[in-house]
Amino acid sequence: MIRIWGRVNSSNVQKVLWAADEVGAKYERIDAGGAFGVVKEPKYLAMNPNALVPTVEDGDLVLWESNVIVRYFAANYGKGTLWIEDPGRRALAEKWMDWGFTLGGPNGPLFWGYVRTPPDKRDPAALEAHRVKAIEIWGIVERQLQNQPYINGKDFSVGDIGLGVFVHRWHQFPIERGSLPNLAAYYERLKARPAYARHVALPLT
Ligand SMILES: N[C@@H](CCC(=O)N[C@@H](CS)C(=O)NCC(=O)O)C(=O)O
Repeated sequence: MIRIWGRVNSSNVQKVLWAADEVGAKYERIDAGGAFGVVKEPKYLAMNPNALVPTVEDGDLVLWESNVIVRYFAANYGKGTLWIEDPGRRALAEKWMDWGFTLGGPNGPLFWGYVRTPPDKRDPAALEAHRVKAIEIWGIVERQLQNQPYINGKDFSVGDIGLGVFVHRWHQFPIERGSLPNLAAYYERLKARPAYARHVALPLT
């Protein structure tokens, strides 16, 4: 049985839970991080010296770094679903997953600003700068989705898992999002996936 450590409102934990469900891997999840603490306990630090979530145990194997865990789930449990045999084609999908952290650049501060900061403590100028930067970066996704349903082509891939967590958050912020119709349609497509609906498309906390 796989054990996934991490609170469900963490984007990096959500990626791992989403990937596990996409490949049909069975797991138990243990709350850790944020208000749950746990991550600074010696037993946890022995698994993950970063004191961050997620951490995954699969038998004797202990992993951290969400994208590495998604890759591992794809490789070990995702034959016929997330795993792509051809190394070049696989790298193209993984490229988009890792690029998700570029999206995280402006989306992280927007999330903290609008979700975890009371209105009177927000920095409107900084939030506006992040909004403008985010729209610029989302433009790359918008163009990539011009003629294809998923970020790496016609098939759902780990690339979509890297981006999908930010797609949901972006559509919840109380901001002007500009005109990104391909992105909006992509969000609807992702929401139709049960694992995304279960782990990602949730109220922001
Ligand atoms: N690069 C790491 C980042 C992990 C990370 O920053 N996790 C955050 C939550 S998204 C965390 O553990 N924050 C502290 C906490 O929850 O206690 C990954 O992708 O797994």
